[in-house]
Amino acid sequence: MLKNRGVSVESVRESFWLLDRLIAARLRGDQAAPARAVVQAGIAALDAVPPLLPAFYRKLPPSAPESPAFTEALLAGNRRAALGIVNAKLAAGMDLIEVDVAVIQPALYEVGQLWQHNRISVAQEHLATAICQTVQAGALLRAEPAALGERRALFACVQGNFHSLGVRMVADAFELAGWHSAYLGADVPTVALIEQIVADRLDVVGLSVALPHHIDAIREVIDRCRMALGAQCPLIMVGGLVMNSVDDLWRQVGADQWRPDALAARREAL
Ligand code: B12
Repeated sequence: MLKNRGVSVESVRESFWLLDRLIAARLRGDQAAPARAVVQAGIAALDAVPPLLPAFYRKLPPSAPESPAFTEALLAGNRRAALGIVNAKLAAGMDLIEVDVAVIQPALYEVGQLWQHNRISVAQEHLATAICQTVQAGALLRAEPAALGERRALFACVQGNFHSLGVRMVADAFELAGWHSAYLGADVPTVALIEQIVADRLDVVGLSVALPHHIDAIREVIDRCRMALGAQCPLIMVGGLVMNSVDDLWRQVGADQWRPDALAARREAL
């Protein structure tokens, strides 16, 4: 990825070499040895960079045959074509959450791969995201939700996580299943999120994390909610890219439940 962005392998090698020197100078021998082994393995790996980088996901639900055409529409910035594909699927009897997971999600994962390989620009990736948000909102407004019941859920990206489309699909699934479903969006400040969870009388809290550095924030939210609410704490469900990549991470952050995608999460709502 760095190479594609004009950062040379030599520059990365030099950074690793400096890191190795720093570790050797600053850490005790028994602490330095395992750390240096990691850095040196990194230096050795630089000589064998694979032509294609691995994808950052392991669990992708089955895609609909229309997903590649939807990706094309996103990359061309053709919102009308993207809407047309989604509308056709809805008209053919697929429900919104199935379309979200089988058409929109694989297309966005492909956009991520293309961005990672520097085959599309940052602006194209933003345009693709914006089109998906419009499509999602439009389809939700036209969908027919089940009768509104008593159950309440709140969904949010923890502080620092800007990846909001996935958790929005989960929030929409609960909404359509007849829940009061609050979707707070991206990067919700920890203190504000905890206050809201404590104030609302909720049955389910859904928290989303995409990258490894969001883990501290999700752990903090869960710990503080449990402390504040004790036995009254709602069921805490988690998800997102990093949760899908590391086995058992959901348990380690103290959640009650992990679901890999919006369709799996919806089963809890029905
Ligand atoms: C769009 C996008 C962005 C947008 C997000 C805009 C928005 N409003 O959401 C922006 C431009 C902000 C962005 C920024 C960054 N991004 Co980005 N982004 C993406 C992209 C292309 C799509 C994300 C997406 O919407 N996916 C589709 C949704 C539907 O999938 P999902 O999130 O996995 O959600 C499903 C499940 O995970 C689950 N789920 C999700 N949340 C929850 C919650 C609960 C409770 C449950 C039950 C389930 C659940 O259900 C969802 C629906 O089925 C991904 C590629 C990818 N593979 O996802 C990269 C990606 C995630 N980003 C990446 C990176 C590196 C970044 C940046 C660091 C880039 C940078 N240098 O600035 C920043 C970090 C921002 C931050 N602090 O969070 C990398 C992460 C690599 C890694 N190490 O894991 C990816 C994978 C790109 C890649 N290389 O392929 N990004």
